[in-house]
Amino acid sequence: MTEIISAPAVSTTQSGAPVTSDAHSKSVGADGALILTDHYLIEKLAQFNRERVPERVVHAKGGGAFGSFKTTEDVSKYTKAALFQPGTETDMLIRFSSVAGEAGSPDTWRDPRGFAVKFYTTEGNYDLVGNNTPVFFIRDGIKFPDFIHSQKRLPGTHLRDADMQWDFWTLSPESAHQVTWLMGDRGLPASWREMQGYGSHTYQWINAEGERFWVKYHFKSNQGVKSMSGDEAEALAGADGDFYIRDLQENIAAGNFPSWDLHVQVMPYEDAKTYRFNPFDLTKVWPHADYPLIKVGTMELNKNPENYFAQIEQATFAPSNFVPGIAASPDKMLQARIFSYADAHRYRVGTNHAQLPVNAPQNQVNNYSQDGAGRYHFNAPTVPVYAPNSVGGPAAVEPAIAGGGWENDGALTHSAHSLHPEDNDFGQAGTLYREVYNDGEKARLLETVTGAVSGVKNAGVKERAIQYWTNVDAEFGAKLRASLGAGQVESDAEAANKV
Ligand code: HDE
Repeated sequence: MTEIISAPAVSTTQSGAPVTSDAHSKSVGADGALILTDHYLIEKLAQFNRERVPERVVHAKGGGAFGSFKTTEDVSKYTKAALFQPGTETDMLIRFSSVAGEAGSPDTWRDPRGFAVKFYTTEGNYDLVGNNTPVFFIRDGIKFPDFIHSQKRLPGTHLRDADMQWDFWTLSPESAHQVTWLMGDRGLPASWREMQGYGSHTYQWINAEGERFWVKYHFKSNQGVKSMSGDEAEALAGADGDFYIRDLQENIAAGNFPSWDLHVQVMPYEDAKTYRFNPFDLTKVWPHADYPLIKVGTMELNKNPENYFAQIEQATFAPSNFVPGIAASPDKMLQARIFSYADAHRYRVGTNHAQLPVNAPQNQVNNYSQDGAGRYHFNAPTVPVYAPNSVGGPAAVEPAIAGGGWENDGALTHSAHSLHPEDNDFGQAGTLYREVYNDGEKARLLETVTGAVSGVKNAGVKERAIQYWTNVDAEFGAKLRASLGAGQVESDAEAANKV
């Protein structure tokens, strides 16, 4: 409830000068012409026109909160990162989001959910920008714009289109694992509080001795993992498009602080060279039997943003924000993201987005970057504007022990990763369906996929979709064909002749 204030502050212009009225423009006589010197009227209308910044091209709809992460275990043998040393507590920000919907779209449309974490560590900000699923639709970033185009709106009708969606997915079989997650219960979490979070990619950890390890991050919800039914999601999409934002805000306001235990899977550096499938392939998970979960600590969300636009809309998360002890991996998707996010932030929020309070690190920034729109912090005039210099400007310090990196060789090429014995596109999707989903989840998956594929008009694409699911699991494919009432197997050519 907004508090009634007896003696409000005096209204001012953006420059702090008191204003005469917030209700009447200045005119010649009460009913006369408005005049140009009514600069406050002009300021208010001009400022209003500029209130929106471009929404995120993906993950536009979201919400978030502040909290803290505490490292409760000792994982120092794997990483020297300050935030992951035993007992360290680090302030953090999280932003949850959906992927394909615009900023005004309903929270509960079926979608993966963004799980973007910014740790304000003593060594600079560490951003872990993941999702609520451990894999992704593609394994090479060059396909990302095409993938997103196929999930969003047709240029002519401005409508989303099942034919486009399934045409892309069935021609990109590497998508099968993530689509099996998406069309399953995880595609409709009961709330952001009741879902897992994943770093998804394989990252590298480096310990104080310079030893390297490959890791995957898992945030296990202490609220459990719950989903909502398709009917519930549809009803909420109409009745309360901001259901997830509201749920998070109200629970934190009520002191019901959600938390997640962070675990990592750790693969010894050398194992990656002989592992049975490409461990850097973002469409694959590492079986826990091979690399069990190791607990690191606990993240608790305990503070709602005071201003959504300033702290959530303008929050900028970047996979390029590493800290010592944590580095990239040969995962091509991660490498493409290392360029893309900071580029998106410079475009969407501005050159100096990292100087905004929500994005600024807690430690001192020392470098030679200067000026640019919205510049707020700046070096003292005694600091030189160039390096190298002999007058005491900031100087990079080569770490005593080289951190990160890996060996790479081979001619430059445009090709998929080198195929390992178990590299395939449908294996882990089939395992997820057969060994992880229970009977209820299997039944709901069939209902959801039937609903989605029945929207496909092109017979060739529909047939390819049935084949796609048959490759995931033959029994499921047969059930899908039956539930669609689709005819016998047709080639693309036969079916295409019908359109
Ligand atoms: Fe993103 N992604 N992404 N993405 N992504 C963005 O950054 C991109 C991918 C994810 O709450 C954008 O600020 C590329 C995987 C989240 O602010 C953009 C590729 C994963 C968020 C972008 C991917 C994600 C984004 C849009 C393929 C999970 C929201 C605006 C290489 C591991 C973060 C922006 C927030 C946002 C690029 C694929 C998760 C366009 C090029 C894989 C959670 O830069």
